Amino acid sequence: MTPEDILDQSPVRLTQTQREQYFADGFLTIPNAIPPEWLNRLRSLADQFLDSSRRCAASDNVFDLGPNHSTETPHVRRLKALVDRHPDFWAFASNSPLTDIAADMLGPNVKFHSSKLNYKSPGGGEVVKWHQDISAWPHTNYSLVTLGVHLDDVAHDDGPLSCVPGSHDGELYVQRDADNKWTGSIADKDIESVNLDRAVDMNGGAGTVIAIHCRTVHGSRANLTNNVRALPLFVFASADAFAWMPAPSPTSKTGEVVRGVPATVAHLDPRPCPVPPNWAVEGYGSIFTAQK
Ligand SMILES: O=C(O)CCC(=O)C(=O)O
Repeated sequence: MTPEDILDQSPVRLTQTQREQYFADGFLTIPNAIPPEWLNRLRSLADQFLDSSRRCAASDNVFDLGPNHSTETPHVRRLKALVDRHPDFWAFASNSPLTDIAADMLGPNVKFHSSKLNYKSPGGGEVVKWHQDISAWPHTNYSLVTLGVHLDDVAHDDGPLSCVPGSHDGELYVQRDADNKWTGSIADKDIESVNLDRAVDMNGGAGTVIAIHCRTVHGSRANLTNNVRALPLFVFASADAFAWMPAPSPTSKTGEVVRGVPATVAHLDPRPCPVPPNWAVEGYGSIFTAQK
């Protein structure tokens, strides 16, 4: 669906002004979007999985582990494919205020794409370099959004995500190095043409939802605190957006319609899109391994 078609539909959770802001900037911070019951549940799951990673010695299809991971001090960078880790993650993705927000940004027919939980550890954590998500999971159009939930208050020192306003309407960069190897980040020569001075941190209290358009240039800061910043992220697509390459981290629910009905006609956006590696053949670790 086009932004105009989406804006023509009545919103469920967001105001029309918030939706217009999202389509103008390519991102939106939505305070107080998730009620305490959901927040407590998600926080408790995030803690449980972090604790259970103590039993894990090497990265696998559940955990992406950092170099300093140990039984005593778990260092998890990512819990993968959340909706396959616990039924409550799927309940949250498929039938919660989050799903309503996805529909307000994508139109009445919405598909689930993927999910993950990024833990940013104290002592710097993982600084995520500037990148555009859609280059890793291209679709026939650009009506996809990533929704993240702040489980705790997030300010500058907690390692928030940062987005460049308007960059979703700009170029899509090839995220590869001179040897054509996937880097998951925008090359230095390209980033010079992005106005990073305008980047906005997505700070907000616990219960804030952050929405990032799939073309928006974004990254995230170091964690300068002593707390782990846990951020669950869920990707949704308009039902008429179809993936044309295998998903990097497919789940058992990828492609499932969570609002409305399946599309019978694909929407094709003429703007070009870089081709990622074939993840089904090459395998996908995480953005952290790619950007290393
Ligand atoms: O967790 C973060 O700080 C950044 C996450 C991100 O940009 C991504 O996973 O694409």
